[in-house]
Amino acid sequence: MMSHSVSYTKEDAIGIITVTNPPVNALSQHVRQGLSERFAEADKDNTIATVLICAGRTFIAGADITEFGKPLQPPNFLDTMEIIENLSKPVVAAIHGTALGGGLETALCCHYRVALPSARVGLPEVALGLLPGGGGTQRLPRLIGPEAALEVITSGSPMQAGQAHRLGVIDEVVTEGDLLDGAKAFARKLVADGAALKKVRDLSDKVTGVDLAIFDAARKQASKTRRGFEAPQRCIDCVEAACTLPFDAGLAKEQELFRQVLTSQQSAAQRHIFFAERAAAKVSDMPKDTPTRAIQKVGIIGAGTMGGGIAMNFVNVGIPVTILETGQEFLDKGLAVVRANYERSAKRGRFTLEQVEERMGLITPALDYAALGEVDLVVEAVFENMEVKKEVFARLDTATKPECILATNTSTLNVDEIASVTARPGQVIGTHFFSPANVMRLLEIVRGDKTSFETLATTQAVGKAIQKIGVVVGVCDGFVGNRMLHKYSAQAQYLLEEGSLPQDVDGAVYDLGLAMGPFAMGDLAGLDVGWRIRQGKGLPDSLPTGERYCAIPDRICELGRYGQKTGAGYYTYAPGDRTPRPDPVIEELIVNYAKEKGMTRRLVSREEIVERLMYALVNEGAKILEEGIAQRASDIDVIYVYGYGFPAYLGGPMFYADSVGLKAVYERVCAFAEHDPSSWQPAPLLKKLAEEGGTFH
Ligand code: 3H9
Repeated sequence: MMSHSVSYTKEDAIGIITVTNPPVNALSQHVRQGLSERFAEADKDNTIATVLICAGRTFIAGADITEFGKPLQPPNFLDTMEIIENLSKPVVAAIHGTALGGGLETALCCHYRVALPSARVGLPEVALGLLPGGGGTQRLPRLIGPEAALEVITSGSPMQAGQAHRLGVIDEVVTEGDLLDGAKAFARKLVADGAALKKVRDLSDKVTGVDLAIFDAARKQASKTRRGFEAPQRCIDCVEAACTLPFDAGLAKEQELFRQVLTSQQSAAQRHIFFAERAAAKVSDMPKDTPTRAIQKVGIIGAGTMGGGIAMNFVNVGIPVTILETGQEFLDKGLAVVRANYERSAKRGRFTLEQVEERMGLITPALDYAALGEVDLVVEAVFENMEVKKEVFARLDTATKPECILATNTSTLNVDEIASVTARPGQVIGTHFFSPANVMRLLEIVRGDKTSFETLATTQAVGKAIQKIGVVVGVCDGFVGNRMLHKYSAQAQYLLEEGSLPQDVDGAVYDLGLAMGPFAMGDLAGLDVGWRIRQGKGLPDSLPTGERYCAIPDRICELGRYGQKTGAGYYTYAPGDRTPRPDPVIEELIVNYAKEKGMTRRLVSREEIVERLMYALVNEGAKILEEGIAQRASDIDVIYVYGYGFPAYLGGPMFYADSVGLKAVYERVCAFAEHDPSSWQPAPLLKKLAEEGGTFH
C-alpha cells in the first residue's frame, strides 16, 4: 500500500518531500516506506535539488519508539537512508523543532542541512538505553570529530541550532518563519556554485589519526557518571569503531551493538520510563479541555532550604517570586543561600554573573502578608506542623486575591485538613518538592478531596513550566514516595538487628544500582529530624501494640551523631569528605542492641537484603495502587526514578517487580510475613496478580 504520510511536490524546479506523521513525525514503518518511495520519485523527476521538510511542530523526532520490542517491518532504516544519501542531486534537510535520534540521522544522510534558530538537534538514544542505530555513531564523528561526537552521543542532550552550526552539524541557520524558502534558496545556491553532493560517509579527515586513549577515558568517565548503564559504553564502542574501521565495517559494528542494546532489559526499562513519564501527565477523570490559569507571579512562604530551592525554580524560568518570612534575619540568610547557589553555578560556567543578578532581581523579600496581594500562586514551605500550616493558610486566604492558588509543600500532612481552614478548598493543592528542590526533577502533585480540575491542571502546567516531572497523587500519610520509603527504611533497620551492618545493606542496594543506600541517605539528610519527631510522639513505648520497633537510630542520635553534619551518624566522615566510613563503634552498638533485645544475629545474604528492601517498596506500592493514591503503577516508577535515585535501567520498583515475576515476589513477601507478621502484610493486589499470572503494568 502506498504511504500517505510522506508527500512529494515541486516548486521552482525543486522537489519538496514533506513528512506528516503527528505528533512528532516519528520514523514509523509507513514513513520509512514513504521516504523510500518519494525519494526514488524525486531522483527521477526533472528537478535541480530536493528539500526534506516536516509538517507540524517538528522535524523527525526519531524512530517510532512504539515499534521497538516488536519485529521491525521493512523497509529498514538504513535502506531508506541509503536511498536519500545516494540521490543524484543535492538533498537539503530543512529542520525546525527537534531533529532527534533517527531524525538527525536521516538529516545526516542528506547532503546539507539548514535549520531555524529555534531548532534543536541531538542523538538522545542513550536515554532510552539505546545507541544511535541509523548510522549516527559513524556519521557524526566524521562530521564534527570523535570528541564532540562522544559528548553529543553519550550525554544524549540536544543542542541549539546555533551551536550545531558552529560545530558543523548544520550548514546554515535560516531566518525564523522562513524555513522552506530558506532551504530552497540554499539549494539553488548549491546548484549555482556547482557544489559537490557532500556525503558524510565519505569524510575521513576527522576520524584519522585519532588518539584512541580518548575512548578509554570516556569509558572510565561514563562508568562513574552513568554507573551501571550499558548503553553509554556501547555508544563509546561505536564512536571508536568510526575511528578504527572503514565506514561500512563501522556501520556493521553499530548495527550489531544496536541489536544488542535494543533487546536488553535495560532498554526495555528505560523505554518504559519514557512512556511512564508522559502517562504521568494524564489524569484519568479530568476533562481534556480543562482550562488553566496563567501564573505570572508567585509567593513562597518560608526562606529555608526548601523555600529557597523552590523559589529558584520559578526565577530560573523568569517568573518573579515574593518570599515571605517571619523575620529579617531569616530572609537575609535564605537569600544568601540562594545567591551562593547561583554564584556556584556561575563559577562552573553554567551562566554569567549578570544572569545571577538578573535572577536575584526577580526575588522580592517580604515580611508582611500584604505583599502577596497580586500573586497567582503561593507555595507554602514552612515547618512541617499541622497547626503552623493551618495558621499560614488562614492568613493566606485573606491576604491573596480570590483566584490565587494555595499550594503546600508538605511531605506528609493531610492536604484536605489544611484546605479546610480556607474559604477556597478547590484552590488548595499539595506540591511536594524533593530536596534539593532546585535540582530534583520530581514534583508530587497532591490532589485533595476538593481540589478543582482547574487548580490541578494549572499546577500540572506550572510544574511543566519549571521543568519538573509532575505526578498526581492522592492524600495519605507520606503520599506515594515517602510512604513507600518508610517501609523500606524500616526493613533496613530490622536487618541491622538481625545480622547486617549499615555497609552491608547500603552496599547491596548500591550494587543493584540505587544512587545511595538507606543509611548513607539518612546520614546525608540528617538523623535528628526523625528522632525529634519520634521523641515528640513519646516512642518507643507508645507504639501500637505488636508493631516492631527498632531503636538503633535513636541510640545513634543519643550519641550526638546526626549524620554528615556532625561528622558521624551510621558512618563517620573525615572533615570536608562525604565518603561514608564504617565505624566499629556503630557495629558494637548494633551488636549490643540485638543482644539486649534477645536476638541472635545471623549471616544475612545480599540477596535477602535486596529482596527485603525492594519488596517492601513493591508491597506498599501495590497497596497505594489499590487505594487509588497513585493512578497507575508506572506513576510510582516515575516517582522513584526521579525522586529517590532508583536507576532508570531497572524501570522503577513496580517494573522491577514485574521483571522478577509477581509470583516469585509474592511468595517471598509471604515468607517474610510468616517470620515477621507485624511488619509484612501481603498486599491483596499483589496476591491477586500473582495468582492470575498478571503484572502491575
Ligand atoms: C531512535 O531514533 C533510534 C534510532 O537511532 C534508530 C534508527 C533510526 N516515538 O514528549 P511529548 C509521543 S530512538 C513514538 O509529550 P513534547 C509521546 O509518547 C528515538 N512516540 O511532546 C507523546 O505521546 P502521547 C530517539 C513518540 O512536545 C507524544 O509523542 N528520539 C516519540 O513535550 C508527544 O510527546 C527520541 O528519543 C517517538 N520517538 O516533546 C525523542 N516521541 O501524547 C523522544 C514522542 O500519547 N521524544 N512520542 O503521550 C522527545 O524527546 C519528545 O517527545 C519531543 C517532543 C522533544 C520530540
